[in-house]
Amino acid sequence: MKPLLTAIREGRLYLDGGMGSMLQAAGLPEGRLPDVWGVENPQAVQAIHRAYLEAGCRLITTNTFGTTAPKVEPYGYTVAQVMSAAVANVRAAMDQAGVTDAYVCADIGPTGKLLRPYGDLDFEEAVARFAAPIRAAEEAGADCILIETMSDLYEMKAAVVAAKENCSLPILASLIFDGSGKLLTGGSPQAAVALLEGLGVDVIGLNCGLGPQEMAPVFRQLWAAASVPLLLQPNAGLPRSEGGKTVYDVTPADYAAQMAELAPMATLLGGCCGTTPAHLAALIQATKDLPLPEVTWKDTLLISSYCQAVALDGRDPVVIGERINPTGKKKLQAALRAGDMDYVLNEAFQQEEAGAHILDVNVGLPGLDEPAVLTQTVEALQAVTGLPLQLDTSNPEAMEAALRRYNGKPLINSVNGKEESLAAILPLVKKYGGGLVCLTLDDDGIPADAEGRLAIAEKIVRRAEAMGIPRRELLIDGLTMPVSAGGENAKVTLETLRRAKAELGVKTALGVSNVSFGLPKREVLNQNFFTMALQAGLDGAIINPKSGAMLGAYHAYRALMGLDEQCGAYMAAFQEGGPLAGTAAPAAPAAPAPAPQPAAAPAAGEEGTLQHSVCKGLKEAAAAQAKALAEGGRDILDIINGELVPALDQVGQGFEKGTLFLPQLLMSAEAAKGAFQVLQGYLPAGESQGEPQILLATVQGDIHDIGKNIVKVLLESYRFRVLDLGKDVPPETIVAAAQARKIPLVGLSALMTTTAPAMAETIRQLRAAGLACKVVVGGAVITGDYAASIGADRYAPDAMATVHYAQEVLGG
Ligand code: B1M
Repeated sequence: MKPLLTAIREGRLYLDGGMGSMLQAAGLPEGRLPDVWGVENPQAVQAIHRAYLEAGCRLITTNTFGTTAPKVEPYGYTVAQVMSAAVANVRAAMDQAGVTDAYVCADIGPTGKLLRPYGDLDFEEAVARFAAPIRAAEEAGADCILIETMSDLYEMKAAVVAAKENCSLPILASLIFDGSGKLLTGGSPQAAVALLEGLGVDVIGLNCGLGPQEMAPVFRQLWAAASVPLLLQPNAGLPRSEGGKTVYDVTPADYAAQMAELAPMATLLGGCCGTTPAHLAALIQATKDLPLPEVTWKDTLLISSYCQAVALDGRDPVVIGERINPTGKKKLQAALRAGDMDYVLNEAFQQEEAGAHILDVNVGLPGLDEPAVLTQTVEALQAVTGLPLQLDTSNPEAMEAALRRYNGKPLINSVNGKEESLAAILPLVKKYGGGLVCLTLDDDGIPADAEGRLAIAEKIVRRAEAMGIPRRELLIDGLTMPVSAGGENAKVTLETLRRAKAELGVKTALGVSNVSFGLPKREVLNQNFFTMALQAGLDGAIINPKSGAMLGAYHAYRALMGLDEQCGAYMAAFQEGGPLAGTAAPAAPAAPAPAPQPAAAPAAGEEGTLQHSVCKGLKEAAAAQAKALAEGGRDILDIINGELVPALDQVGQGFEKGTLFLPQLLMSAEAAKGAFQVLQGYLPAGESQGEPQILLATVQGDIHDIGKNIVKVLLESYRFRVLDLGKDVPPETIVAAAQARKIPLVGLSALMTTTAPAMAETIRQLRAAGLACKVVVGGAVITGDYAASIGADRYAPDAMATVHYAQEVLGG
């Protein structure tokens, strides 16, 4: 049989379809992990595989979607036992069907947890969880690893890294996007392609969540960006609930017709939830004679963060912000030494607002533990900005530590022509992916002429390609030397740039401002040299984006070269509120200098305020600002209602509009919680003696508890005794506690339209149990009318209203 990758190159292949619903139909007991059923009831699982083989599928997925230690060990099995039984089941089905040319895909599904900083699963722990089933799959004789249904690129990276480190099988990586074309954690299709091609996976794809028609727009975006074959496994339409069961409406014939439209882009076709052997048979019939997709190589270098990609296409330059670099910056040096991340994060925000596309991160300072500090800084930056980063260190250990943890595909700054550097850095690029800045220097130093620098560039390109790192991933840096040290310096750099592009077909990068070192009015030289470098073909401009002169030159270049449609970006930069507003005004007669004004206190929402810090997810700053406001004598409730709530509302609106994603929501929630913890210390202490009077809970299915916690603290500060059952609390638990503790007042919180019915159900059960308690409800989606309609005694729009009602009911 052909190796799988050869088969993928030569023809269209068919994966199988839905498994879960078929297992249920075959008698999988409710609540039992499907994976262990493969050990306990192999015939049933084999029958499903056989049905797909008979339909014509030749890539059969093992029944191991949830096979990780925390999920299978409680059933008394090891990961290896479940995986080897699953692989054996596919092989047995092949024997039964008399099929010899099928491949076994070891299925790896998500852990069900979010990774830090958004959740509590550490990246290395995730890698370890995936490593065990992957090792077992290769040992059991699987033909490839199929990582599927991943809704977060960071978890996908952990799984791919685990696969690369623990087996030598081909890797197929498939993601689940939502209808808005984004992953749960905000990732775009281009960001997915950047990360996955950087990591070197063999096939990229989409599965689950949507039907073929809804998936089509995302799939087209993948096709436009990817240089590897694509896989497509949609559901049989969008799921719908009918009589308590999930059903899918797309029939086999419709499924086949809809998939045929996408088949010109998909080398591997199959199905996911709701699809059956009948769907697959129809699909195969409808598409088997269609021409194979022609996968084209894309020369664009994609760099990415967890959510977005930045494209270096060799034509349109991008700005790499250089400000997070301690060289010559005393404040940043002090901040790094003190571990003051907020200073670094603010530097990032300012550059982002000024218009940087990528941020350089350099933390090299004598005496600092660079691997630890670089990693920590990268993680902190990625928690609050969606801009991709350029990891800038000459310490390979620090580079590897940061690259491993980086959530996306970064720029790597840098490798050079020295053997030592090539040997240390190229393997890291191969393993983790990244656009690589290549410095044209070697053991003999920096060649004086362009010829010498090009020779080094060529050597690096050859060495990278020999390791399987494509040329498109390389940016040649012709090295900027000060013109004050040699009249030819700028010319040599520009010639190196021009020739590297023309002769080697690579992209280029340059730290621009070194050119003016030692001379007055540096910005004049920098700006002009920058324009000349752009003209010579500079792709990645490492500059200070906060400099109006530099950013002005950048926008002017793009407008003048026809890269800025209708000069939109140019105009936006200079208009009111744009990063360059007020700069580069035409020369006017000098006006008398205005008298210095005392610095105005920042308005709400501006940088430096509690609202701003919560919006940006700056935990430490938010806590410090909350303390300052409380110490300054502002009323604590006023701080909560006037700062925390509006900030979270703003973030919520961004989330709803799709401009912010779950990670930012989480970081803002953490910052708000931290600030609230501080504020709590300024409220009178609670009463701990005696039976609880008020039971509080966020209803079932809802994990929002910031508001409920505020209500709790305020009630306690008014000396009410509160029993807090937490969040996501089932009605039965609330009723049982209210009954057992004879609670006179129950307070329920719900923040989502989808969980408001759980509030209604809780009240229904409280009443049905004959409890005499009063019920107060609140939360963003609850209104007075809704509260009345579900039988609540009172709607409380905020925490203080809850206190007033408690006083009415309980006295005090
Ligand atoms: Co999410 N979330 N969230 N979220 N989140 C909302 C609620 C949302 C409106 C955002 C949006 O789209 N605009 C939206 C719900 C849409 C809807 O149903 N209409 C939403 C969504 C969709 C989601 C997820 C599904 C996102 C996803 O995963 N794709 C997910 C849900 C998970 C789940 O619950 N199953 C999710 C997750 C999260 C985070 C974990 C990231 C985080 C919560 C962290 C935490 O609470 N520990 C979060 C956050 C922070 C929000 C927003 C931005 C802020 C909520 C908040 O804390 N507000 C929110 C948007 C918004 O509300 N503007 C949003 C501040 C808080 C002080 O106000 O809770 O209203 P609030 O409490 C007030 C009053 O309402 C009242 O007093 C409080 C103080 O004045 N009150 C009571 C509250 N409870 C009371 C009970 C009472 C009396 C008064 O009696 C006892």
